[in-house]
This record gives sequence, structure tokens and C-alpha cells, in this order.
Amino acid sequence: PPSIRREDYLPPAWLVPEVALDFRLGLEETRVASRLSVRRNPEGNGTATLRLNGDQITPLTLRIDGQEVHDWRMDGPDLLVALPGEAHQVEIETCLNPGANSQLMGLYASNGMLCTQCEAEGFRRITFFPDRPDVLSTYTVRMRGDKAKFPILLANGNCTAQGEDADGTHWAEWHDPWPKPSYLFALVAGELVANHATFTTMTGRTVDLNIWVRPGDEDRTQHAMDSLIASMKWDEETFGREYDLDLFNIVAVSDFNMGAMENKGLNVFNTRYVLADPETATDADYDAVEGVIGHEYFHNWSGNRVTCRDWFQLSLKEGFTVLRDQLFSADMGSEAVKRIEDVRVLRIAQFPEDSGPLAHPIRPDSYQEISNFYTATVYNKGAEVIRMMRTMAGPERFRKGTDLYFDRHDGQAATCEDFVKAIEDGAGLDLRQFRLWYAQAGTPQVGVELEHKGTQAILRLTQSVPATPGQPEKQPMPIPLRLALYDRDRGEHSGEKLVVLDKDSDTFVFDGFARPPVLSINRGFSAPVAIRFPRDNADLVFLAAHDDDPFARYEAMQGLVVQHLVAAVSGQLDEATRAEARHAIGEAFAAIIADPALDDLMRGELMILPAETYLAEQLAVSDPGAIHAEREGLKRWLGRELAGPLRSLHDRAAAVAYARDAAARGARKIKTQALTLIAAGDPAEGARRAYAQYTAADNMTDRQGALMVLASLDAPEREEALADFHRRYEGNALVIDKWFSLQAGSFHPRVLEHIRALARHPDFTMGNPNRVRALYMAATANPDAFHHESGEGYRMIGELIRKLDPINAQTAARFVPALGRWRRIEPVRAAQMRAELERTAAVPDLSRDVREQVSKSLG
Ligand code: B3K
Ligand code: ZN
Repeated sequence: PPSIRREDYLPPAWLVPEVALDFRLGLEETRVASRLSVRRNPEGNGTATLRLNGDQITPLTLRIDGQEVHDWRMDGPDLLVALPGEAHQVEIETCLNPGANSQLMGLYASNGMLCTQCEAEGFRRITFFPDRPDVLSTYTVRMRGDKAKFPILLANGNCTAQGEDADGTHWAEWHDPWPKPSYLFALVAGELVANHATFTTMTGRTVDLNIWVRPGDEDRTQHAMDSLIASMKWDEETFGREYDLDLFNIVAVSDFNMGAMENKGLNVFNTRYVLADPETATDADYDAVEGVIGHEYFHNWSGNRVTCRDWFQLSLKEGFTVLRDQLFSADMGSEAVKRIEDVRVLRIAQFPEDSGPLAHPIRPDSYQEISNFYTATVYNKGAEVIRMMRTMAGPERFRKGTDLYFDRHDGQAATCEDFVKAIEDGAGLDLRQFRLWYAQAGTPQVGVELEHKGTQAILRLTQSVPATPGQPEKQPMPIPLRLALYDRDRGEHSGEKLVVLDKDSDTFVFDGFARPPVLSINRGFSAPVAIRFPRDNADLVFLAAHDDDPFARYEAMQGLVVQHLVAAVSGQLDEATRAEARHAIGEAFAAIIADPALDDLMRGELMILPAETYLAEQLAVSDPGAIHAEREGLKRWLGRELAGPLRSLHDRAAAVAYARDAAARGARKIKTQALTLIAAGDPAEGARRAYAQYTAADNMTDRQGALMVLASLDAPEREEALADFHRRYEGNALVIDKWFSLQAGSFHPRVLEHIRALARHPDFTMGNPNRVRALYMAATANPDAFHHESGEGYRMIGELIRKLDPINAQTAARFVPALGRWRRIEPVRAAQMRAELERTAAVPDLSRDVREQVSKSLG
């Protein structure tokens, strides 16, 4: 398949200022009539040929200025027609079968309703159109359908007219006054009920808000509504952004390829990010709903009012919007905890991407299938890159930059360069060298050395950006590092500093230290880099206990454990050193458990051990079995060593009644953390406590936490609790997803057997992405399953990819990167992983999605 290259961008030859769409809706047959007003783009190349993209559709009729024409031709999936003049009306009819659309792109059926997903290139599965984000049109949408089947008819913008006819059908007309690219088009028809509220904007306009769900789900929508209202208010206060329509609709659908979609005025959501109540959603689920509702709402400005010129600019809207949702969630809850969570996600999901065969810059240079570029790099590293600008400018000046950006580019399809320039001009930064962050892939490695001489602390920093596919040589980038130097005796520092390392190596001298200070660096994770700083356990224990930057405190704790486990799996550890390191970790843990100044949410963060994928990142080639065994060994040791304090912690947390405030949420978080370690140290005690927690639970956080611990134990309580959970939540798809995930993610000795059985369970279906992810993403993330030494885990994921590809290519392609890590895994497993990729590459009719990921992973 051909690669599309960023440098080949050409402005569209034809523009489409207006679109009128007419749908005759049916689950098995929907007819679409479109009327496009097209005119030549003065900035285009002047060609008379109008290219209309299509995908799996054929034109039934084509009319130009009212006359049916036949001299059009197909170029692959696209329709080409020559137009003589400057401006024309083009009318096209197509016919679709939404019920047969298992790819969930374009118009499809979900649970008896019809809905659309158009980003990135789904609109072309509905009708022929210049389906590219730099063609902006105003849309008028008419739809007609059976009133009993589709009582609610929704599209973008405002409903301008509606009516019904004697034949049992009804219709509605919607108009969206804001010009938009086709990827933001949406339509929904079905039996839905709304949670309704209103919001008064900063200028006093009233906006109607609706969250539409299937009848019966409405009692689980209040948290989503509260989150929406909070998002609208926050964006006004923090970024000065006001909503721009009189209506904002959100619809929850249960079959959805990703989290949610920011269609103008009509966001479509995965039910997972809408429905929440204490009985069925964990505290983490509540946070995810708030974060995704915020994210999609914030897109109304960062994405919709200012959109992308082409898909290479995806991070323009995604990186910026992720930063906005991160700042929002930080303001709604704990800033410190949110920062730690965001960095954990980056390290687990993005660092491996950046160091593997699929590495790409946040602004990629080429792609075969754009769906493969909705990545942790474009989203999360993209957010980190913009966050660095904010750190260098400070929040006030950064806000001047974003104001200028929105002002300058409102109504346009912009580029990442436009964004950087606006921040440069508005915030008064020089970002010339900084632009490399958009162009270079790979996580920079920053080497740190600290020398003490006389009264001086001399800090030597080096950077190197690793080679990545297609980018063998890299240039140094500006790396902003917040740091502090601690006086060891007083436990204090004399103020935080920001240094910017913009060369291969540099030296920074600080004066006034009679004794060697303790360095706290990359505080708040001010740059998305890997710090290489081998250091004494004593310094890390000191920072874990004293650092006044909560992230740095977490980082010290992580460093302590990472340093130890990496040495352990590399076999460089004698028993004395192991005992010394474990002792230091145990002391730090005990101090964290006992520290009265910590709130429980933060205590919970400090108690999370580094993820196995992050540990693997520290090694050029790793043995997942060894990493898993060492990490589990440490948990066992901690569970025994700290048995007393952990039991007291669990008892204390278990006595806190359910509430949604930070204190009660913190208690629930540490409750399951303590339980996990107790079970590691003493499985019988763990099973007893977990079963008690399970049966006493009056909320999903406690219930899921207990079940998670039980699922890994070979104890009779396990089967009882799993059966109870299934009975209790039968018919609730989102909770049954948890039931699948918990089992697939367990460290039970027979986990692979369990996963095979779950794949044959009557509740399992390949047609629903949530269910597929629940079972197989959990399996892929589980080292005991995926990396099982038999190679069985790799075969299972290989088979899944090949079976799912014809059904849902986008979802299938998401499983390839895990196998693509083979070069970083020990040789026996690496060969098995590679074999699965080769088996997949040999399939003749692979989708473009899977084909691209597989060939890059092998290449
Ligand atoms: N913009 C959508 C993602 C669409 C993915 C298409 N494969 C959701 C979001 O990032 O808000
Ligand atoms: Zn987004």
C-alpha cells in the first residue's frame, strides 16, 4: 500500500462551501442523497477534475447542475468527474447497509440504533466527498425514518424543522451554522432518553444540554452531566472559551472503536465514558468519564473551531486537547495525583512506542493508514510537548499564546507550525530549536552527574535522542528541567530552578553548599525524557520522604524500586546487595504507610510499583518472565515484611464509609493496594480479607478490587466470587467487561486456559470492541498470559488479529504493537513473536490497518 507523505500536501482543487444531505433511514438499507455546492479553490492547482473520495460505496446517480451525467469514472474507490466552470451543484445518491457495517466506521447499527463515526476517513463510507479536513462546509441534514424504530433523530447543530407523515415515518431537519470538515459530521437515530440540563455561558446565553442513552440507563448519567457542566465552566475560566451553539448533545453507544468523538454539537461516546454509578463504576471509571467528557468538549475549540489542515497535524488538536483535559482533571481533583497518573500512562504506553519499530514523531512524516496514528505519541507525548512550552512561558504568558492561536486561526484548518508560531508570538518565547520536538521521534535520554567541590554543586547534563526508524541521526533539543538542590541536614532547598538543556552536554554551577546536596531533577516531570542518574539508595530514600514536589517524591520511590529490580533481573545482584536494597525499599514503604502528612490518594500513588513494561524499557533486551518473577518476589517480600502495618492500613481503610470525596476515595484506593500486598505475602490471609471485602462491598471500587486480588489466587473463594459477580451483573455489558478483564489479567497459574474458555463463553463476541478489548487487551498486558514461555499467548493474539481483521480492522491493528516488541525480548520468545507476525503477514487480504503495523514491525 502506498505511503501518504506530509511533504506532498497540496491545497484542495475544489471547495465545498455547502452540503445538503438527505437520509432515508433503515437498519438494513439507508439511502443517502447529497447535494454539494462546489467551487474552484483559487489556491488550488486549477484542475477541472473534482475528486470525491469513496470507500465501499457506489454512486446510484450523479447529477451536475440538475442534469444526470454519465462521464464520471472511478479511480479505485474515488469518483472523478470533470467540471467545466467555476461553481457547480453536484448531486449523488448512495445506498448503504448499516446493519452489515462491522467496521464501525461511517453509518452503522448499534443495539437497534443508527449512528455514525467519521474521523478520520469514515464520511467517505456514507457518500462521495472530498473527505479531507481542510475542506470546510456548512451542513444541512434531513432525515426520515420509521417513528417507532427511530423516535429520536439527531444531527449536528440545531433542529430547524420536524414533522411526521401518515405512513408511520417522521423526519427532522438539522442545520449547523459552523463550517466544518466532514470528519465532524454526525447523525444518530434510535430509541433514546435524555438527561437534560441547561448551562448559562459567560455572556449569558442559555445552552440546552442532553445526554442521550438507551431507556433504563438514564440513572447512570448524572456524573457525565456534572462533568460536562464543569468542563464548560472550566474552559471559560481557564482558556476564555465559550460554547457556540444553543444545544449540546452527547449520545452513548455500546459499539464503538474508541473512547468518544467530538462531532460538532453531537458528541458520540462509548457507553464506558458516560455511564457511572457507585454500584457499577469504580473511582477510576468516574475519573475516566470526567476526563473524556472534558476532552471531547474542549475539542469544540481545539479541533472544531480550529481544525487540522491534514492528518499529519493530528497532534495540533489531540496533543493540545489532551493537555487541556489533563489540566481540567487536575483542577477538579488532586493536581499531584493527576500528574503522576499521566506520567505513568506515558511511560507504559508511549515510551515503548517511541523505542520500537512503530516510533514516529508527534507530527508524523508519512502513513499508510491514518487510523494507526491515533497513538500515545500523537496524544500523550503531544500533550507533554505543549506542556513544556507552558512550563517555559508560565501559565499567564502561555494563555496569551493560546488566545492568539484561537484568535488568529478561528475557522481555519491549521498546522502544528501555526500553533507553535502563535505561542511564540503570544507568549514571547523563542521556539526555533524547540520545533525539533515535532520532528524527531524517540525519548531523549538525559545523563546526570553531580559533583561537589568547595561550596559548589556542579551539575553536568548530557542528552542523546535515540535513532528511530527513518531517523538515524538526531539533533539536540531544548529540554526544560525543573530542579532543586536539597540540604541533606535541614531537609530543605533554597528554591526551585528551571534549566534548559539545549546542547549535547552542558554544565550548571550552583553555589552555597557546604556539604554535597541531594538533587531533585525533572520535578513535575517537566520534560518527557528518561533520566539516567545512578544514585545511592540513601538519596532516593531521602527524596521519597522529604521532597516537596509530590511528583519528585513518587519518582524517588519509583527510582528506588526500578534500580533494584533492573539490577536483579540483570543478574548483577549478590545477596547482600539485594538485602540492602529490599531493606531501603521496605523502610521507604513503611514511612509512606505511616506518614500522617500524606493524604490517602497520594499514599496510594507512592505505593504503586513500577509497571513491568516500564522496567523492560530500562533494558535493551529483556526477559519478561524474569521481570515478572522479580517484581512478584518483591511484592511477596513487602507483604511479609510489612504484614502488620499493611493489615492495619487495610482495617483502617475498610472502616471508611462510601462517599465520593477525596478522603473516602483515597481510603478505597489504599484498601485494595494493601490487600494486594497482603495477598502476595500470605495468600490465605489475602483470600480471607479479599472475600470479606468482596461481600461487604457497597460500591464497585471495593468489589472489583477484591475480585482482582481473588482472581489471582488459587483459592475456593475465587470461583465463588467470580460466579456471584457474573450473576449479579448479568446483562450489564460494562460490568461484564470487567468480569472478562479481571480473569484475563490475573496471575492465576491456569490463566491461559481461562482465557481460552472465556473466548468460548456465550457472553463473548467479536462484534463488540469493548468486549474484545476487555478479554484480549487484558491478556496482552498480562505477562503471565502474553509472555507465557510456551508461546501460547503470542499465538492467541496472532489468531485474534487474523480473525478480527475482516470484522474490525481498526481494533485488530491495535493488537499488533505488542507483538512488534520482539526485538527487545529474549531470543526464544522473540522468535515466537516474530513467527506470529509472519503468519499474519502471509494472509492475502489483510486490511491496510493491520498490513501497515505488521510490515513495520517486521521490517
Ligand atoms: N478524535 C477522536 C478520535 C477518532 C479516532 C478515529 N480513528 C476522539 C478524540 O480524540 O477525542
Ligand atoms: Zn481528542
